[in-house]
Amino acid sequence: MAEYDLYCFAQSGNAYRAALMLNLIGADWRPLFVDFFGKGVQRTPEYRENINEMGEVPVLVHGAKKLTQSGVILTYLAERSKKFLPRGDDERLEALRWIIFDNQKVNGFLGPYRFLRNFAKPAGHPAVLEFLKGRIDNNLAIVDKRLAGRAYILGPEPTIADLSLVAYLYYPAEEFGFDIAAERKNIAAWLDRIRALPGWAHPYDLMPGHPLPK
Ligand SMILES: N[C@@H](CCC(=O)N[C@@H](CS)C(=O)NCC(=O)O)C(=O)O
Repeated sequence: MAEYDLYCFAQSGNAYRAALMLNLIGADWRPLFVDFFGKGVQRTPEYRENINEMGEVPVLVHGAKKLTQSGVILTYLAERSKKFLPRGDDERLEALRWIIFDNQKVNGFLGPYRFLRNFAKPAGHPAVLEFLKGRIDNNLAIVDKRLAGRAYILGPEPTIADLSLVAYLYYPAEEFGFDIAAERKNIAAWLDRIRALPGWAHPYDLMPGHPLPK
């Protein structure tokens, strides 16, 4: 038995936020594989009844507590561990602001784009991909600008805002068809800084299910 169980799968950047946080704080945790692509477990009535009524991954189980939404999970783990915790009321709200922006507009577009391009059968319609790509470019530019002259999103120290925003950003460029860091030097340097934190691991090494069966 581990202290924390995390329902997740390797291709999920949404789950990666929680898995990375658990690893970086040195938590005793284990991944519980959700067969998202094969059996579509997240869509079953059992999953919605017993695990997450929203039909989503990730889900964190800690004793009698079951938490969903990566932003909630990050907040819970930061408050318990006192690591990656925004300091004071202003920083707490600032972190929340970036986590919501990320969930809706950065990784909130990047995740579906990668899914439609890479995993969906049939693949997404070109017009949909083009719309999403436009939003992604705009929003990654906002993050890149924010990181100009800052080591991390809130300032000199990494917080849960950073761990939310990296969700899909370490997956291979081939999966997107463009290189996220190549033309955004502030994002590239920030990703390197996070990669250097003790306990960092790539999503494909941290969560089960990669590679997908043919
Ligand atoms: N805002 C949520 C997003 C979770 C999410 O969309 N997870 C995907 C897997 S990467 C999922 O379970 N999708 C199922 C669905 O939307 O039906 C979070 O950050 O936890």
